[in-house]
Amino acid sequence: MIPKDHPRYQSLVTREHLAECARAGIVSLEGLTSHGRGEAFDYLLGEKTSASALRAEKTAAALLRLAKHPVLSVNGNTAALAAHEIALLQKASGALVEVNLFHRTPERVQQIEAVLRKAGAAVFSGEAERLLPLSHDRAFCRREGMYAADVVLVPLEDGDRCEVLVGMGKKVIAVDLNPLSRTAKTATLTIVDEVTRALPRIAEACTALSDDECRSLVAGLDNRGFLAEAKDEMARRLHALD
Ligand code: PTJ
Repeated sequence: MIPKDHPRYQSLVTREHLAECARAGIVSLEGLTSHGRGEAFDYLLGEKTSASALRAEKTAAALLRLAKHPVLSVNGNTAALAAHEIALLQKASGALVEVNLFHRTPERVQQIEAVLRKAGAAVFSGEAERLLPLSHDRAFCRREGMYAADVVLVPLEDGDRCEVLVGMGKKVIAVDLNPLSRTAKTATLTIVDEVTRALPRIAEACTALSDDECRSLVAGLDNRGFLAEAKDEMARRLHALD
């Protein structure tokens, strides 16, 4: 039994929780491999928020604050890890919360919506239609929800949806510990940080920033710069570790 004050205790508890959520059907089996990939990148970041990620988080708050119709997209991993943090961010930003899944079944959608509601989120639910130009089930969303959104937060996902949302003229905020992923590279803004660290910081900035600060952060948004800083941070730590 690993002691509670051991540095790796929390990550073992999180792993156990995700495995339990996978057994219950909330997290897909693929979601477990996703988590492992995230853990490896987080190790390279020293499992802490970098100065660059903090700036990206403030910029994400600015995008959400200036949005007319922001949506927080939630998949199985995000619900299992950060349902409470999603509810907090919804309160701070006024965004809609909508479930969007790759491995979509009506049962999983209901289960994930229930997890979010239990954590205090108001879930935008109801009939989803195949509205996004994608050949898989991430195409399903609601006409008045994600389809109409001008800013969409997309945590823990790699694939073609981000590209499609950007192609539709939306601003996409990704939360992804892998700065090399397709989503990280195609998003309007990528936060290279662990989701449970990132979301509360975005929520905090949503209430703290002035309108002028929001406009200035968005005007200076440079996603390539954020990704380069994340890669530099990982490379620097990799060289320093033995
Ligand atoms: O719940 P579903 O059915 O929608 O399935 C979700 C999957 C697993 C298909 C979806 O999340 C996915 O496509 O996963 P990927 O391709 O592995 O991409 C997820 C990205 O998130 C990877 O680059 C991981 O490094 C990163 N990641 C994993 N855990 C975290 C994370 N980033 C931030 N915080 C984490 N805790």
